[in-house]
Order: sequence, then C-alpha cells, then structure tokens
Amino acid sequence: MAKGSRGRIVRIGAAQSGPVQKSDGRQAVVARLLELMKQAKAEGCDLVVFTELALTTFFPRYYAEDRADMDPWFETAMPNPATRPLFDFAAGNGIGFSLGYAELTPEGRHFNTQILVDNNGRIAAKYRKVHLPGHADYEPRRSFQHLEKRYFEPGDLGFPVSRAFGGVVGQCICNDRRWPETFRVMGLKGVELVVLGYNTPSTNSLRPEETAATRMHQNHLCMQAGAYQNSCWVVGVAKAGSEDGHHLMAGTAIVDPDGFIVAQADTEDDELVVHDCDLDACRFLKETTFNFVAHRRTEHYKIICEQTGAKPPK
Ligand code: CDV
Repeated sequence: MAKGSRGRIVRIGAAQSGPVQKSDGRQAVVARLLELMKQAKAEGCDLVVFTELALTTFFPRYYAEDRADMDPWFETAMPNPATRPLFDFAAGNGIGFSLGYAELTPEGRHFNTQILVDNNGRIAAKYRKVHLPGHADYEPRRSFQHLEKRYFEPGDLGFPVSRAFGGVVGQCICNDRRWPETFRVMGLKGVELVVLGYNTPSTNSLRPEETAATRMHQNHLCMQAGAYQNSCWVVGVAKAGSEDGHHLMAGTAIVDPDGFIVAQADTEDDELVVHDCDLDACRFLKETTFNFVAHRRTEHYKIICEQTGAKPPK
C-alpha cells in the first residue's frame, strides 16, 4: 500500500548491520548507522530499526575473569558524544529509531538495552533484555562462549509498550523472540508493532551438526508466530556476517500480522529493508481469531507464571 493512501502506515527501515570488529571504534560504527539513517530518510521512512548491541562487536563471546574488564563495551549515558549524531539526525529530519546497546547505569548495573527514539530525537521508551541466553562461567566444552549471563542482569522493566509512531509499539531483544510469553505479554497490552534486534551465531556451539538453514528457519518461525498469534507487525534486525571469525546470521525481516515475511535482507552487510507497515492491518485478527476477551481461558494458564521447568507426569 502506498504511504498516505489509507490506513495507519508507518514506513519502516529495518537497518541490518554487517559485522562490527573488536577494533572498530564507536565513531566508525555510528558513521555506518548514520549512513543507513540517511538512506532511510531519503526513502521516506518514519522509523529506523537498528540491531542488538549495535555499537560494538558481540562481546559476550569473550571471557573476562574480572567482569569489570568488559565495562569499556558499555555506554554510561545515552545519548553520549559518540551516539549524539544519531539523535541530532532524528530531531533534524523528523525520523525515529530504535537502538540496542550495552547499558551501564550510574548504580553500576549492566543491562542489554534497546531504546525507542521518537522523531524529535527524544527517548520515548526503554527496554532491558529479559531472556538472557548462554551461561555465566567459562565453558570449555563450547566451541565459542556466550556469556550474556555473566555480563548482564535480566531486564527489570518488563515488556513495556508505548504509544508512538501513530500506534502501540513494543520492544524485545534477540533471544526474547524465541519465547511466546514475550509477544503475548505485549499482545495483552495491545501491541501493533514489535521492534527487535538480534546477534545470532549461525552455528550452535553445543550442536555442530545443526545447520545454518535450521537456525534461520527457527529465527523466522518464532517471529512469524509472534506476529500472527498477537496480530502485530514484527521487525527483526540482525547484526550479520563474520565478527572475529565468528559468523552471525543475517535474515533481517519484516513480518506482517498474518505471519508472512513481507520484506527481507538479501545480504550479510549493512542493508536497509523498507516496508510500509499498515497498523490497521492488525485489527482483523485482534477482533476475530485472537480476540483475547472472547477466547482466552486464563483459568488454565496459571502454571505459566508459577513454574519454570517442565514436570512430566510420573
Ligand atoms: N544474542 C542472543 O540472544 N542470541 C541468541 C543465541 C545465543 C541463540 C538467540 O536467541 O539468537
């Protein structure tokens, strides 16, 4: 549908990042993100979605005995001098963005964070990753480490949604997309658009025979299911390619409320994927198949909040 013709159209630029190497400074990375924002502006986008930990390499693959040694990967303020150009561009050009980064708070807490910045360059919403994958200690059995549980605390903000860009917008980050609870909590808040970034290795460090194709299938499957089951748009944005010899999958995708991928990245590099997302397209399934008031049976769902592990019958 052409922008402006009918419906509540948000033109979204899903801004995939190519690899970011250990030695790449914030300024160089932000210059790449800014290029994508300029391209998005030229293509008439309202909102640019960047990836998880967009400003750095995916540092949880590296082990540090003293976790404080990892603090240089974290941002102590947002905006800060390095990221200020993104905010200035947003304010000067009336375009919003979401951005993932490692957050170190004044109290010394560490989070894997994503912010939503409005088209005035103001932070409209903040999300801190709830589902942290991986492990907290060095594990020699793995072919590479995934130490998110060592370097981050689980997010403490829940899954907030906010009114922005003419609709109801929610955020999650990477591993969150694999959990139906993530989308359903936001679905119960009327979410119409979920934006998320991901850094997903193309191989499984514990199951080398798992193919990249299987992992890409699972990446898309969970976003498509989350979109359909909650009748919302989902925009999933990768950091892709080889970082220090470790390959991250691409597959940046925009998924419609029927669960179809309507636009997808072709490369493993910096690439903007643009689509007009009609938020009114969320209405039909929200009012019929997924009319929560009419069909949900909460009396049978309590176990979801009371139990983590599965307990099969004896
Ligand atoms: N950054 C991530 O959260 N990555 C996980 C990997 C470890 C499986 C993901 O769910 O994609």
